Amino acid sequence: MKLRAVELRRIAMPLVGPFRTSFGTQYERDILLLKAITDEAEGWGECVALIDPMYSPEYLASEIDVLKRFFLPVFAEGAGKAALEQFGAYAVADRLHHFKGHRMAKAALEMAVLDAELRAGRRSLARELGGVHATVPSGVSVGIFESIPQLLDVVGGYLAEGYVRIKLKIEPGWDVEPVRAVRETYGDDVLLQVDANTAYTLRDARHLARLDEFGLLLIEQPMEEDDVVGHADLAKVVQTPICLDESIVSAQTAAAAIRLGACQIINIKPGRVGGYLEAVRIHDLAEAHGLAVWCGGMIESGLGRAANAALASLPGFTLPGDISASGRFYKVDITEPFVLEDGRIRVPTGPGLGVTPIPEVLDEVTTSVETVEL
Ligand code: NPG
Repeated sequence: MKLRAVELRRIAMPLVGPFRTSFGTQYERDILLLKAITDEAEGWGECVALIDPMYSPEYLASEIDVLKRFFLPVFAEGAGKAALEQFGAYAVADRLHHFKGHRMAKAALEMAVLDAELRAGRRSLARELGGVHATVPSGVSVGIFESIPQLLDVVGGYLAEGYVRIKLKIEPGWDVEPVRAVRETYGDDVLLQVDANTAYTLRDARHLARLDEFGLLLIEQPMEEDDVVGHADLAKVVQTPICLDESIVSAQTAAAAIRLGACQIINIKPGRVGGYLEAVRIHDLAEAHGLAVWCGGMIESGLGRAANAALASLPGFTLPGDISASGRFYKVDITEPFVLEDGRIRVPTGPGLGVTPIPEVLDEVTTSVETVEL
């Protein structure tokens, strides 16, 4: 396959409601989409970087810059171009390995090339990655609210829609009481977990142990991403299983965290770890160590949502992921929307991602487009 050009398109999609986490409030999702234009087919990639470096050091403008300045030129000529022609998507991470970081940009480019390849070969992403389930259970991530009654209302709505697992965002001052309220209102059978997005330190260990009485599935990324050893120490104080998100940026960091006993569960986000192919490696590693994994979400459009559903259909994804219906975040999605069916999301079966942007909707949300010829 010959990669002829890559289109970089920015879109801005309003959220159905504000989404507050411990690092800020989002009202709109600004997304970079890549379209790989090859001699055989076109493929789509979605970059999950946020507009500001609050979740990770990456931010949208930095990803556009690094793609144009460093990554795309690798595949314009010489050994990089030849490797891509011979090995397709598998060449992307390998050829970009010497560039530090910017995994979300690497992941988006790999996803676009992989999608093009699979569309050309008429194979689905789920088959390519090793998926075995036609549908995946759908969890929903619930932001921080002004008051507990508001939170209970929203959670009740999601449960009525059929979501099979609730994840509450927490931060100091919004943790034990909201969790208690949800448990008392909706009962012990609700699969419930919390996500701190790095908002605590080891000094909060005793406080976090107060969550143990609520039978949570896990507590996600309580402390800073670099504090892997701290998470191992925390695991000795709290009984709730610890799940890492931000700390795990590669199979190598996953191996270290597992060895140290810093987590019992891993949230796999393909963008954070440099792509779907690395995500599969982390899945395999975790499975071999007997750790559960689940697929995280970054408020993706239908494109990223399709790819996440494909990944989550692998056998080691034994916990429900943050793969909610499109309508959880967007009134209108750029692809045909993902909908909940009995608390589950259908894994696309068509070639590649199995979904394609609807041209008129895509145009409406597009804020800029540029094409880099290779
Ligand atoms: O369902 O897509 C979703 C959102 C899940 O809460 C979610 N994601 O920290 O995991 C997270 C959080 C997030 C969203 C982080 C967007 C960064 C950006």
